[in-house]
Amino acid sequence: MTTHDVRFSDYENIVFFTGAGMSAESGVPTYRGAGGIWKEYNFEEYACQAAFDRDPEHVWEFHNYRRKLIGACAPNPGHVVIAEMEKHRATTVVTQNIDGIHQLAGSTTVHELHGGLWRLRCDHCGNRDTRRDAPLEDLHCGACHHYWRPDIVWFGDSLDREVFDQVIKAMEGCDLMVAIGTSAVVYPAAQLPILAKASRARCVEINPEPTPLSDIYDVCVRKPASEALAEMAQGLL
Ligand code: BV8
Repeated sequence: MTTHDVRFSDYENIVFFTGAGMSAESGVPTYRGAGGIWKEYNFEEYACQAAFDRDPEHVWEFHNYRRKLIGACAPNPGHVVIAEMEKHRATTVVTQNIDGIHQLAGSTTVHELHGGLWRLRCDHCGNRDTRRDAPLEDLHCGACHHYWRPDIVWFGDSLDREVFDQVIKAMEGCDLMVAIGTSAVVYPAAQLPILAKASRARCVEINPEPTPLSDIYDVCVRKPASEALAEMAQGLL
C-alpha cells in the first residue's frame, strides 16, 4: 500500500540527500534517537579536532571501533535502489554519511559532505590515503610518520568548499529531491533541501519520524528507507 504518489519514472534529474537513517537497515548506528552513537560517546572527547590534538590515540580508538563495526555492514535494499537508479535517470547522491556504503552498493556520483571514515589525511605533510582496513593498524603517515587524521568533518570543521559548491549546483538543478534518514539538525547540511525547494524541485522526506524541516516537503513518507524507495522505483526497477 503506497501512501504517496511519487514515482521516480516521472522525473529526469534526481538528488538523494541521505543521513544516518539511510544506513540504519544495514546495522550502522544512527547519531541521535534510540541507540544513537552520540548518546554513548561524547563527540567532544572522541570526534573533534581538539580531542585529536589532545590525544590522537584515544580518538583513533573510537574511530577504529567504528571502522570495525561499519566495515561489517553491507548495503541494504535502499542503497541498491539508489545505485540502480543511475542506469535509468540522472542521479546524484549527497550524503552526510561517512560509511561509504552508497559507493559499495555501486553509486558513482556521491558527494560526501562530512568526509569519509575510510579516508585518511596527514595535516603535517598533506599526504592522503584511503583504506577500508578495519581497524587501521599503523596510525602513522607513511611519509612523515605523524598521526593520520580520519578525513572526517567534525563539529567545528568547515566543510570542503568544492564539495559544497557541487552540492549546491545539484540541489538547484534537480527536479526531484528525496531526503532520506536525516534529522535535519546539523548545519550547514540541514539547510540544503531548502535550495531544492526554492528551485521548484518536488521535495520528498523519507523518515519514520517528523523533522524540523518536514513542513517544507511536498510529500512526507513515514516509512523506513528501503520500503519507501522500493515503492517509488516501481515501474523503473
Ligand atoms: C560548520 C562527523 C563552519 C562524522 C558530524 C559551534 C561551533 C562550531 C560549529 C557550530 C557550533 N554550533 C553549531 C555549529 C554548527 C554545527 C552544527 O550544526 N551543530 C548542530 C548540532 C547545532 N555544524 C558544524 O560544526 C559543521 N561545520 O558549521 O563549519 C564553522 C566552522 C567553525 C566555527 C563555526 C562554524 C560541521 C558539521 C559536521 C559534524 N559532523 N559527524 C562522524 O563523526 O561520525 S555530525 C553527525 O550529524 C553526522 O555527520 C551526521 O551525518 C550528521 C547529521 O545526522 P543525521 O545523518 O541526520 O543522523 P541522525 O542520527 O541525527 O538522524 C537519523 C534520522 O534517521 C532520524 O531522523 C531517524 O528518524 C531516521 N531513521 C532511522 N531509521 C531510519 C530512518 N530513516 C529512514 N529509514 C530508516 N530505517
